Amino acid sequence: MKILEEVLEWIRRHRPARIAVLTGAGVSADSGIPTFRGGDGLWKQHRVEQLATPEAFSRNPGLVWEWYEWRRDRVRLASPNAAHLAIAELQRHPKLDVTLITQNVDDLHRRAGSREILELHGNLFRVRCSLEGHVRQAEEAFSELPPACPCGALLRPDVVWFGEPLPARTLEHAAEAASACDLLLLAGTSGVVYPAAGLVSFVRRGVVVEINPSRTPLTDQSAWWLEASASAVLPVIVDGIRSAAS
Ligand code: BJW
Repeated sequence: MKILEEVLEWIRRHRPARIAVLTGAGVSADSGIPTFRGGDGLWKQHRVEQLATPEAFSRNPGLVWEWYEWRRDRVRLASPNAAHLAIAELQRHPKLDVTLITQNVDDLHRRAGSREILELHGNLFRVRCSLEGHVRQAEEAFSELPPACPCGALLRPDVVWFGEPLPARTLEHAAEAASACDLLLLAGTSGVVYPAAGLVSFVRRGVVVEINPSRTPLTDQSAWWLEASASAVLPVIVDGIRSAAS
């Protein structure tokens, strides 16, 4: 692939040491996790915009929880793919400063070995009391839906729904990493959900390389677009970065 060769040549010449990686649902697609938008993005005829909102939860918490339990089940059965593993390997390189920013809530980056992860939209395996706000891990399936907190209020997934603010410090760190990086790898996101998509605008001197089988609104802000699956291309790019650094 000619563009991949160009990207690898740029890496050889410029030896990027500060790297930011921004991932979206497409990175988990090759682990069998459906993306939100596009062909497989519907669940029982509902679009994500109809389920991932505080209003949907108030209206029908049982339905929203059914969706989340279905997704939690799928993710438990899935394994990290070559893209998750390559990113984790990059983070372990002693000479590189790698910030992983993800919109994904599926925990597959952590299961692949990544330890420092800026989770912009929360995590499927945590729950929060909808009244008091306490957060706790919740790995196992609930026997009753919707689950309740001991205080009597409903538990909700500890994720960020439309209209809700992202965790402020996490978003700030992500913006700092984008602003300071030599290279931003943008993998598997449709680039339509803000403020995550806006992080690309923080890149100052770095270059943006997009990895996505489809064009997105962020393609024109990228120096290169690799029209490919993240699991096929990220391991090659990571090898290139590691060789250039050593
Ligand atoms: C592959 C592949 C392979 C396939 N390899 N690639 C500015 C402009 C317009 C609107 C707004 C704006 N600022 C804010 C808004 C409103 C709103 C928004 O963005 N709306 C737009 C959709 C119109 N944003 C918000 O409401 C955010 N909150 C906010 O702004 O708060 C402000 C506030 C401040 C102070 C007080 C109060 C409020 C919150 C957004 C939360 C998003 N939440 C979700 C659900 C999380 C929980 C859950 O998972 O259930 O996050 S929605 C969903 O979309 C999820 C994802 O993280 C997110 C992004 O999706 P992603 O990852 O891009 O997936 P897809 O499916 O869209 O794309 C997959 C891509 O992969 C595709 O491109 C494929 O081609 C590709 N692909 N196979 C590589 N093998």
